[in-house]
Amino acid sequence: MRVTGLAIFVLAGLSAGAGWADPPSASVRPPVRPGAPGAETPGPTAPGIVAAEVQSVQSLAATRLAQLEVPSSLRPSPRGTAAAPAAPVTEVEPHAQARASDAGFARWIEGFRARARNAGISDATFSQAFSGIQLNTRVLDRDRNQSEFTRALWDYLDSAVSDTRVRNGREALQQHGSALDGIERRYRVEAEVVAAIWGLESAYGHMRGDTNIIEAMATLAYDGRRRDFFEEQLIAALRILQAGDVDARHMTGSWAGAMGHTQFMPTSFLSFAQDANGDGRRDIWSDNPVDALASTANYLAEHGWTYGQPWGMEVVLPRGFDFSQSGERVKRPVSHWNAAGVRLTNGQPIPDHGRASILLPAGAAGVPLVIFDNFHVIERYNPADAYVIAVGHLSDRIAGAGPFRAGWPRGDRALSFAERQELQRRLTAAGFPPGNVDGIIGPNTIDAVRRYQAAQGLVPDGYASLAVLERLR
Ligand SMILES: [Ca+2]
Ligand SMILES: [Ca+2]
Repeated sequence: MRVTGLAIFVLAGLSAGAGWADPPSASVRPPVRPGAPGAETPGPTAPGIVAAEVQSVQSLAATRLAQLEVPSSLRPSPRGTAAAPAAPVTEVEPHAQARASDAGFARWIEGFRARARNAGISDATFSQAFSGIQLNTRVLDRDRNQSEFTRALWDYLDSAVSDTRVRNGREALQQHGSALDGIERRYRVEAEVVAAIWGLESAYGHMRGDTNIIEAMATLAYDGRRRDFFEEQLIAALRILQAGDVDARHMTGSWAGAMGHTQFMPTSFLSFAQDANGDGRRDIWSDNPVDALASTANYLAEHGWTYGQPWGMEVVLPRGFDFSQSGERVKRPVSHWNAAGVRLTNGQPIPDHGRASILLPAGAAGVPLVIFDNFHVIERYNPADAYVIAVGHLSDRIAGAGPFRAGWPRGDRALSFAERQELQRRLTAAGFPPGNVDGIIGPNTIDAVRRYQAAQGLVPDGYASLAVLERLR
């Protein structure tokens, strides 16, 4: 979980066929995201975790980067709502530039010290936390070089819910079974769901990130593109140090501020972290994952998790299904969908877990899902539909379920950021305004696509595909 307040996630875009940002080059690390381990080097590849998984986590992280800014999410948003193009990196002689920045950074730290004091941070805490801290140029590089390329949902799911990650999840569940059982009983959140988040956020603890959080948050706050957000995270990080949960040297995470096994931003930590083993510290960083897992369960519980309710289920739509009724904004009692002929893949009616929506993350040619309220609880961790589907599906796979039955339109490619903006501009020009031209395929854009498709006599599945863009051209 991350921080309250963040968010962008790349994933979000996916939901409608947009994609995730690819890892900027094969570079080592995921961009910001909260979810990902932000270390510069992939964490130790522990026995049992295959390199492929590590790699995929990195991609994942990268993926998450950017698409929506959802205020209530935990994660920080890497790029800011506007997904502004990265600032051009000035071509200045590197050493001279670094020296000038360092002087400015030192002055900024002194100014920030007064603001921290006003927020209740003692001089002792501050001095200890900032001892040895320097402007971290790798953090700035990551922040400025987030890719505009996107991955298709199915490519993302291939790595997020790979056989390796499923297998490692089952092993993790066995190894930490009694702790996870205790967490499930106490917080009323299924162990498989907690394990799935752990698997996506840090490859079950193998990629927690090794960037000094004070240094990363101070660097990003000083940089100024999202100063208020990162100053808030920095103050929260100082509060954590002052409370004694961890010392500055061990408070590490991703370059974007996500910490520990399940990648909490500092503000999320303050609101939701738990001391599950009773040693007096909420330690989400150490090798023992129990505090982090309990913190994640607590986060979901506090955001309204309903025990026993699925996140979603794959369904089969009847011939003649009214696609204008799809999308997460249309919530109906399960009885409505059953009466309309929607069925589970085994032919049974949908079980009654409350009001539900029919979600078509890749349009009529992809996997159709019925989603329940818990889907939206996972969105509080990361608002991207793709992330939510990955967590939900991974949890089902860990629990023993098989892969999705329906396929994906694998011949399609994801739209780039520029193409998503073009799609939004062209929808507006055609009389179907999607709201902001922000490159984020959210519910407004999906609705606009749906209305355009209906007017054109196409299947109104809301899928923001290249075919729709080409037709608009
Ligand atoms: Ca503890
Ligand atoms: Ca959504």
